[in-house]
Order: sequence, then structure tokens, then C-alpha cells
Amino acid sequence: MESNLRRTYQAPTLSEAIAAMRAELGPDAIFVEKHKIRKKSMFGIGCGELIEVVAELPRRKKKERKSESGIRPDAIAKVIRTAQAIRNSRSKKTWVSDQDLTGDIFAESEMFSPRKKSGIYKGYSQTLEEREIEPNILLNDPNSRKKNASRRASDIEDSNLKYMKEIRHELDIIKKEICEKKVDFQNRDNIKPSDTSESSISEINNNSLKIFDKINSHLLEKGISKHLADSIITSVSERTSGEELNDCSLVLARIKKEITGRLKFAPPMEPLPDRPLIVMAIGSTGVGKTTTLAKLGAIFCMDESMKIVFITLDRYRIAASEQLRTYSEIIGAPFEEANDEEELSKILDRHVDKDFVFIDTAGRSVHKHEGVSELKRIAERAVPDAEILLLVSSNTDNREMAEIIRGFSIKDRVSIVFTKTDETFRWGPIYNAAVDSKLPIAYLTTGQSVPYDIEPASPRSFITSLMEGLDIESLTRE
Ligand SMILES: Nc1nc2c(ncn2[C@@H]2O[C@H](COP(=O)(O)OP(=O)(O)O)[C@@H](O)[C@H]2O)c(=O)[nH]1
Ligand SMILES: [Mg+2]
Repeated sequence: MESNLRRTYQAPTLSEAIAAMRAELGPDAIFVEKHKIRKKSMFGIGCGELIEVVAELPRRKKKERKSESGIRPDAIAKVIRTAQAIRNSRSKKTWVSDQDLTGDIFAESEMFSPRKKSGIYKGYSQTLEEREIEPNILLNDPNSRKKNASRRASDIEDSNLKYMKEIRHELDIIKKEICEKKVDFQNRDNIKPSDTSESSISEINNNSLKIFDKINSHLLEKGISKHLADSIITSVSERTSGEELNDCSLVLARIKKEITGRLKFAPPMEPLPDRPLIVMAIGSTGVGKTTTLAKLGAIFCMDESMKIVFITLDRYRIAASEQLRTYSEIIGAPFEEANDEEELSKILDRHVDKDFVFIDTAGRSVHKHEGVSELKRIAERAVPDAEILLLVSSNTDNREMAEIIRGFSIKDRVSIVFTKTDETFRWGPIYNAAVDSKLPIAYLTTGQSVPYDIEPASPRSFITSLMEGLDIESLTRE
């Protein structure tokens, strides 16, 4: 180990000797010991007493020296300072200021104040004591600096080296964690729930495609228009996903709900409290107007307290008038005939005590404007409060049915009666007409038998007919 520089200074007094020492060695010189010495004068005449001081100066100056690692201590300090600033920015704020990067590490005792130890930053969290550095080395105290002058430079260097090792260790931990996080992240991207793996998703998609394809074919076969079938299937498939697509009963239930949800149903016919409920049947020739009114009249007459009257406006054919008269006689209800709206008004005045008034009309062609206009005039003037039943035969084709409904919609309060439903297997045209017209459906007639072959329209009737032949078995069959 390299020895310190030693010097002796002699002077008549101690203070003069020390002054000489300081003048040569500067303030860092350390006073080691003093002696009294006798010194002969020139030519041996007389002698005087002198004070001799021995002083030491540490040879190793820290300023320009390099550490064992070859890095200058101030460079090390800068690295430490930067690391500290980055650490502080992580734990306290999101940015690093210039001051963080340039401040004097040794002047800032705050930097060595105890910090919380946590997680991977534990290595950076040592207190002053833990780092085994004497505080007075760091606190610029001139007295302690003198005392420890011989130790300070090497202590600082050791401390810095130790701290560099900590930083390296810390960086290793961070690097390792980043690698692990990266792997986790990649793995997370690849992880899919077991039941939605790619193969099971495509299997579900294939199955659901087959199911919806079968349903579509069925609806088209029943005569439902392509645009309605598409719309029904799109709506259900959009609301059904994942495992639900494998549940045929659920899919069928949703299809049924979607089909009936587009239909409107008229409320049941009930007597009014203060006046008769007037019901007028209109529609094409031979659709079942007379028969349907006879069925309704007969049903309401089963309740003996109910009073009804039949009125016919069909004076074009004698047989037509006689048909209703016969029914009224069988039922035991009064029967009236009117040639025009004036006669009709007078007849109505005579029957204000009735619960129901059923008005039969002559069949008209929707393509003949005159006949429909006459009907409209009667409806508006003579019976403005009447419930209009538009009778449409179920075995009419799509286009004709749409034209009939459009042509006979003479008032706001029009409900549809689909007649002769027993004569058709394909309910599609009925469904299309009902949905497209947006009119409420009142009754369905199911045969010629009076009064039995009639029923209030209901979702069940439509589903029974439209879904016939479409069940879970047919959907799962290959
Ligand atoms: N199959 C079947 N025939 C019916 C139905 N309703 C009426 N009819 C028949 O259709 C024919 C014409 O009926 P009708 O009441 O005279 O029709 P209108 O000209 O509109 O009055 C008659 O033979 C009825 O028996 C029904 O729901 N089903
Ligand atoms: Mg008739």
C-alpha cells in the first residue's frame, strides 16, 4: 500500500511551524506530532529551542483518480444520479426533470433518506445506514473531513462500486420481469376459453348455418316472402351466439317469437255499455261474409242476454238476402234489409237497444272503383263508429291478397278475417299480407260449419300452421 507524504516543519513557536506546514501542504495536511529541538547558532555560539511539527498529507487525491473499474468516481456518481432519478420518476411522478439528472448526489442528503422497500425496487431502497457510509463523509463538514481525509476517497469509491453493483442487479431483475411479462402477454393472446376454440367455433358456425338454412327453406316452402324470411332469420341469428347456436329448441323458440312478434291481433269483440256494437263485413264475392256473420251472430246469441240484429245491404242477388234471412230465423234474431245508407240509418235507429248489429254487404271487386267507393261512403256516413271486418280468403295468392287489403282499407278501424284457412296448407300468403298491411287480425274461419268453424286470431294459430313440419328432429336430421 502506498504511504502518505510526511514533512517536518521547525519554527520558534508551534503556531509558526503549523503556518509553515499549511503554506506548503495546504488545508488537507494532517498534524501528526510535535517535538522540541535544540539548535546551535552559527559559529557554535549560543543555542536556541525550536518546535518541530510532523505533518502528513494523503497521497491519493480523489479528484482525478480512476476507480478499479476504470470509471471515474464523478462518472459513477452521474450514473447513480440518473438511476435514482428514474426510480423516483417511477414511484413518484411520470416524468424525469433535468434537475433529477444533474443534481449533486452527495449534496442531497434527501436522496439517501429512508425509502420504502417494495417489489423489484428493493435494491434501490437502502438507507444511509444500510449502505454503511458514514454520514459525515457526505455532509461537507470541514472537521470530519479532516479526520477522515485518509479514508474518504476509498470509502466513496467502495460505496459507489457497491451501488453500481446494486444498479446492475436491479437492471437484471427488471430485464427478467420484462421478458416474463412479454411471454405472459404472448400467451394471453393465444389463450382462448376451451369451449370457444377455433375448431369449436367453426363447428358451431357450421351447425348454425345448417339450422338457419333449414328454417329458411321451411319458411319459404310455407309461402313466407323471401324478404320476411330473411328478416326473421337475420334477427334471430344476430341475437343468438356461441353455444346458444347449438340449442335447437332455443333457436326454434326465438324463431316462433320473431314470427308472431310481427303480427297484430284485434282485441276480442265485446258489447259496448251505451250503444250497439256495429260490425260490417266487407270483401270480395264468395269469401264467406254471410257465413262468417252467421257464425258470429250464433255465438253471441248463445248468451241469452245478448240482443242482436242482422241487416243486409246485399240486394243485388235474391239468394244472398235469403241466405242471411234463413240463418237469422234459425238463430232467432231479427233480420232487416236496406237498399242505401238512408234506409240503413233508419233501421239502425230502430235497433238502438241491441248489443250487436251485424251488417252484411254485397261482394265487390277491389278492381272496380265504384263499388268500393259506395262502401266507403256508407261506412263514413251511416255507420261512422262501425267495426269493419275485411274478409280475405286464405287461398288467394300473395299479390292479389295485398291488393285486396289495400283496396278495401276504407277506414282506420279495419280488421282482417282470414276465411277458408281450412282450404290452405300454405299460411305464408296470410302471414305476408298481415305483416305487410300492419292491420290487426280479428278472426280465422276454418270451415263451412255454422257456428263452429271460427276462432279469434291468435299467435298459436299462426305458429301451429307456419311451423308444422319444423321441429328439433327435423333440424338435427342430417
Ligand atoms: N271451406 C270453407 N268454406 C267456407 C268458409 N266460410 C265460408 N265458406 C263457404 O264459402 C261459400 C261462400 O260463402 P258466403 O258466406 O256466401 O260468401 P259471401 O259471398 O262472401 O257472403 C259458402 O259455400 C260457404 O259455405 C270457410 O271458412 N271454409
Ligand atoms: Mg254473402
